[in-house]
Amino acid sequence: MGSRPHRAGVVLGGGRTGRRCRFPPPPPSALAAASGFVTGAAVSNLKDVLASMIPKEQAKIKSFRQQHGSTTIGQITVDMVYGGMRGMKGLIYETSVLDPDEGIRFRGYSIPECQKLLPKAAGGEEPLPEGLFWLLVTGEMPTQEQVTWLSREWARRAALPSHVVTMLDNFPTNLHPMSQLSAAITALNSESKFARAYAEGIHRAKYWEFIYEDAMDLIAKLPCVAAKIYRNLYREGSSIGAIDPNLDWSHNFANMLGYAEPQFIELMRLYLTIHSDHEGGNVSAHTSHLVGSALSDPYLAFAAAMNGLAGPLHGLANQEVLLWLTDLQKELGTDVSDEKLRDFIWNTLNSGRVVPGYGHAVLRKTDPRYSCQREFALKHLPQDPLFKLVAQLYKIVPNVLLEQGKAKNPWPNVDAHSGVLLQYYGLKEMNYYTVLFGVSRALGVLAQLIWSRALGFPLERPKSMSTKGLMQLVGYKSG
Ligand code: CMX
Repeated sequence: MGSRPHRAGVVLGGGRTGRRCRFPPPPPSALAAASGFVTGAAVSNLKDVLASMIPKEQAKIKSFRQQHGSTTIGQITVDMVYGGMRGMKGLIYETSVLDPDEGIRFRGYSIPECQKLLPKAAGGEEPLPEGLFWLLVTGEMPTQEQVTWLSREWARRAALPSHVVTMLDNFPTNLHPMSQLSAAITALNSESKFARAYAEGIHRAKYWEFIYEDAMDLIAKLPCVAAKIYRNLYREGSSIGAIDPNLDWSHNFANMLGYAEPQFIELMRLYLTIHSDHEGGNVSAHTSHLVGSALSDPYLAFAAAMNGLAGPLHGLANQEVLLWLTDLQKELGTDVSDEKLRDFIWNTLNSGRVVPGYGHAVLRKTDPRYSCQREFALKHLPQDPLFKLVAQLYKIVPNVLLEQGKAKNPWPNVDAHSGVLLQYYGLKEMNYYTVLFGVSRALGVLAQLIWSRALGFPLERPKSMSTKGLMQLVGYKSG
């Protein structure tokens, strides 16, 4: 693996039966931008920026560990070991931190701050995910030029190898979109520059450079893979068309999906920004961190993350929410009293199921990712019946969960709202929703993967114990 020569015959998936669309060469302006010298003062080539940052970060951590390597930072209880390691401080993740009350901060910036400060598309109001990626990687708010450089760089790297297109075209229609996504990402590892360099014996100090290249390639290709899955499953295998190097990543993605409405494109920019990262302990981030620590290349690490995201307690919850809302409407109609809603929620709980889109392992307040989607809905679709239902549930579900007294957090998370917005713009195929989450999640976990290799993090290998061993350790006496 990894020693095969780079394939020249890349294609940007055409229709299932139709003509394949060759990736057009970028125009000279895009090539100039890709050289990294489009700006006067600020450097636009992300790799150059990273190369200057990494030695300083390495030195900082070395000095910190020399002083505090043996300092204790917490206690591990028996409940934590049985309880999914909640609250256990066990890994370093640089790109974002999740506060239980305040929610996510990307390199110190809250979602409203990111919405205000990150560069926008011309005429747009929502942040560009390119800017968020730059922020996650460098810790610095990017300039408009740096973001434009990233858009063009990702457009330049977007082409898919023909074997991945063929594989996607041959999947049966009953294979879940997330399984298709994960399999396609795994198969993309034929393109891994890291795997090839490792096989050739690259020095470990250079790992990050190849992880960076793979991360950039993978992020660039993901919208093409995701759009191909969408069109094969729901648009009779029609062509995703060609990438336009003058458009941003989200705009190209929306075009490839077949959604041209400016408001939907804005929604995509917001969606792909806010789903990107949620510190390191969530299942998808932690999985990519773990698999990457074995020096599996970014394609393999990210595919593993997507298998975790496909779980209903994690990313698949956005699909589950829409299924649940659809069942609710089928049973109760559209104009429902609060009392009937309460009964429906209680029926869900009493049948041993969770209320999807509510609760969180870390958060203890309404997820700000929920709040900003609510703001978007209030602005663009205040009269939408499904939005009104979601808003009504926001007033009722927390009280029911509190009454039940089990969930530590009765408030909605990101997944309670995302599907409603997508439905409004016509993207009604709920089985597909987690794929969109997955495309966004690449930004966070791959930004961290670059840093994990740059900082030389070792193989992750926590200690496990048997119940018998743990009982002996704490001096348990039965009876
Ligand atoms: N509905 C019903 N019960 C819930 C609940 C919900 N929304 N959230 C938590 N609970 C229950 C748990 O199942 C658990 O029950 P048991 O003690 O019987 O096992 C109890 O409350 C305590 O759980 P917790 O400590 O509050 O929550 P966890 O950290 O264990 O789990 C999560 C967190 C997200 C898995 C859980 O809240 C849940 O299942 N929510 C619904 C699914 C969902 O929306 N997931 C998406 C999360 C965001 C994302 O990753 O995308």
